[in-house]
This record gives sequence, structure tokens and C-alpha cells, in this order.
Amino acid sequence: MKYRHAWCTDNGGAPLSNDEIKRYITVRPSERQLKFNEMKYYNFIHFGVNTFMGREWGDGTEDLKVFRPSQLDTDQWCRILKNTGSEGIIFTAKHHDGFCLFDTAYTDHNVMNSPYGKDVVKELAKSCKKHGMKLGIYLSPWDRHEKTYGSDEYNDYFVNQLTELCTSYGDIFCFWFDGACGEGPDGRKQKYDWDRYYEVIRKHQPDAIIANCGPDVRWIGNEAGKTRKSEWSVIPWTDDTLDSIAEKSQKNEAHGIECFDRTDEDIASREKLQGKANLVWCPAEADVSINYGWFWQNDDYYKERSQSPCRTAKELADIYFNTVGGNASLLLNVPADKNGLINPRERKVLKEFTKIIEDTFRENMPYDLSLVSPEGEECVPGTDSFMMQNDEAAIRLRPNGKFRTLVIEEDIRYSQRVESFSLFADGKHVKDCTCIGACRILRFPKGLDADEVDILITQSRSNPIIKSIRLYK
Ligand code: FUL
Repeated sequence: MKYRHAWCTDNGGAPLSNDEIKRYITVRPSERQLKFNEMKYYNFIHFGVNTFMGREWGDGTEDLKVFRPSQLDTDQWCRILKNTGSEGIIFTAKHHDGFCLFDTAYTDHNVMNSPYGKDVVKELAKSCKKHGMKLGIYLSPWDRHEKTYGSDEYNDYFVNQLTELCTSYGDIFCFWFDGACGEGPDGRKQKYDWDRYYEVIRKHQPDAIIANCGPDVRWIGNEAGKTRKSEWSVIPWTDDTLDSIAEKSQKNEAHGIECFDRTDEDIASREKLQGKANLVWCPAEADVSINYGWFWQNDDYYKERSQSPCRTAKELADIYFNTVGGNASLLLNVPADKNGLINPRERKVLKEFTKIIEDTFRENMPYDLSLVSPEGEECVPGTDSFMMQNDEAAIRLRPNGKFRTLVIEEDIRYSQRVESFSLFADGKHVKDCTCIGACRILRFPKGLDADEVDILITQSRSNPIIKSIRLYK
């Protein structure tokens, strides 16, 4: 099979080498972001007074006496989640209700004064270490209990707690800041001093990612695990970027978990980047819950709402393929129940989900690889990670047999370049795809059986640099 053009001579009609386009590919991940990018999938654990009150949002008036998990076992959390292939846990050290699950010197409204009486973050930190999991912290800026909320003093309070969390629990891989900003106990709203919060984290935990309302990872814009057709990691950053995240995030307890605002479907195509002064590397993260809420609720709670408690394993697996395989990372929430354990109801789904993922990636399909010019000449790249030259049109794979899954990754050390590609099997068009980025997963449930599979790059911001391609049976 021959192609009419090399990718760069046609390039979907888009200009290739003007200074504006070159500017986009000079935006690249920091060391911290590169390291984080290796973690494709990790978990949230939502746990706190809401777990015992049967609520999604507490109002800050909860009695500490309610917090009495009888079998809390953070080792169990780590064991179960690690078995699903997860690499880390982000824990709700404080949710909007203001109850702190760690031993803080700055409020009495904390776990040490509850019947449980032990620092849950400390226990989890120990378990994470033991099981080789990374620990992340969710600390809600919105606080419905703390009296100083709505004044400058609250920013000091928040910074003090961040400092405690940064300095007493070992390495933290991520601080996750929620966008919600409601009223505090006296009806006041807070002006968050983000710069100060970030400064504390950078000082004490320089490797930690600051996610969601932070500069390192961006919220994907919904809580349903949906990705855009093209998720870009190079995005424009303006003064109101953080406000707009807060503005769009969940507005009430009845959580917009299924909502997906497609009005911002395109946030960073060439057209959107054009002329924008401040471009940053900020990849997408999809936060989604195994349940239709974030905290553990019993079956009756869901019955009243005519919802099933859990997403199905198949739904979760599709979310995995679309997010991890759609240039985003997957942050899957698995709450702990009233006993302080991951409940059998969720364990069952997790087990089935894990099986689907493991089966998908169980067996590699070997293949030979070459790069093809429009004249049909082939050459084999000398290294695993390779750059396509100007006179090369397609990547040709010769698989040893039928495969069901194709994984392709750009070498994002050199930014995100590929804007679209098409797949051909023995010369026949199979599908058109948009960007690649850190990872694109293509699935062929019935299997693709072809001697030659060509990945034709149809538009790119510069010479594509491919880190890896893997096929699975
Ligand atoms: C939202 C919160 O309001 C939810 O309760 C949950 O913590 C979710 C991850 O973020 O904005």
C-alpha cells in the first residue's frame, strides 16, 4: 500500500512549520508531571462523617461521636486497590464538612476527639508504604465548620493544615483541591489564596502534583469518566482558569456526577491556542466514582433515588479504556463503608473490573515495525522511541496474528504533536482517530486480523515522536 503524501506535505491542510505552531510544541511537561504521567490509574477514598450520616455533603454541625468505624483497616484498602492495578490513593483528609481525619493542632473538630481517636491519615500513610502505594491528600478548601472561613485568617488556617500534612506523613504524590466554594458557618464565602497554598506544597513536597484547582493536572470537566474526542495537554492558561474550574464544578449535594458540559469540548485545538500568550502543560484527569455518590451509602439510599449503587464492571472498564486510553489519567473513587472497610458490594465490582483489564492486557501480540514513505519504501527505526521523518507517511506493523487492542504512546517529553491519524488493515480503511498524547487505546472486540496494519499520520504539529506501540491478543 502506498500513500499519496508524507504526513508533512499534506498535513490535513494545516500549516506545519510556522513560528506559532513551533511555540505549541515547546510547551512540555515538568519532571514532576512526567513522573506523575507514569501513574495512569489511581484511587480516591472518600471517608468521613458523611459515611455515618448517610450524606454526600455534611453541613459542618456533625457531632464527632458519629465517627466510629468498628473495623477500620487501611491495609485492607491498600491490598484491595493495589490488586486492581492502582498505584496510589488520594484520601479525604477533610471534606466540605470540615471534619479532619488527621491529628491537627488547629481545630478540635478532628478524629482524635471522635470515638475512633486515631489519626487515619497516619494509618493510611503507613499502609501505603507497606503495600507500595503512593499517598495523596484531598483537603477541601471549602469548610462549613471552621469559624474563620470567609476571612484572611482562614487562609492561615488552611496553610497551617497543609503544612502539617506536608511534613508529618512522608511523601505525598498529590494534593487534590476541590473547586467547590460555598458559604461557611456564618454565610461568608472565602477568597482562596491559591498562590500561598501552592507555595507551601512546593516548599515541603516539591514532587507532589497539585491537581484539579492546581497547575499540574486539570479537571476533565465532568464526574462521569467522559473524555473529549481530543484531550490536549498543552492548554491556554488565563487569570480566570481557576475560577472557571470552580464555577463549573459540582454545585450541590445531588452531585452532577453524570453531567458533561460539552460546551467546552474544544479547549486547546490549534484554533484555541492561536495567539494565546500563556500556554502551559496541564494534562486531563478524570475523577469518577464506582458508586453514584462519593461517600459510601447503603442500598436503601440508592433505592430511594432509583439508582443502582454501583457502576457495572463493564462500565468501569469502558471508563478505563476511554480515559487512560484517551490521554487522561483515571482517578476512581472507592469509598470505605461504616465499618471502615471496602465493602463486599464494591469489592465484587472491582474484582470483575480487574479481570476485564487484566484479560485485555494479558498477552502481547508480537509484530515487526517499519516506517513507510509515500513511494512504499520501508525502513526500520533504530530505537524504540522514534521520530518520523518528513518523507515518512505511515507506521507499518506486521503482527504475528489477530489482536484486539492497540496501545500507542507519544513521547511526551517532546510535547503532544499528533493531531489525527487513520488506521488501515491490509490497505482497507479501519478508522480515523484524533490525537494520541500520553496514551491512546484502540479496541477491536472481534479482533483485527491483518498482515499489515498501517497507522497513517494525517495531521501533526511537528514530526511525530512515538514512544511505544503495543498490541494485545
Ligand atoms: C466534588 C465534591 O463536592 C464531592 O463531594 C467530591 O469530593 C468530588 C470529588 O468533588 O466537587
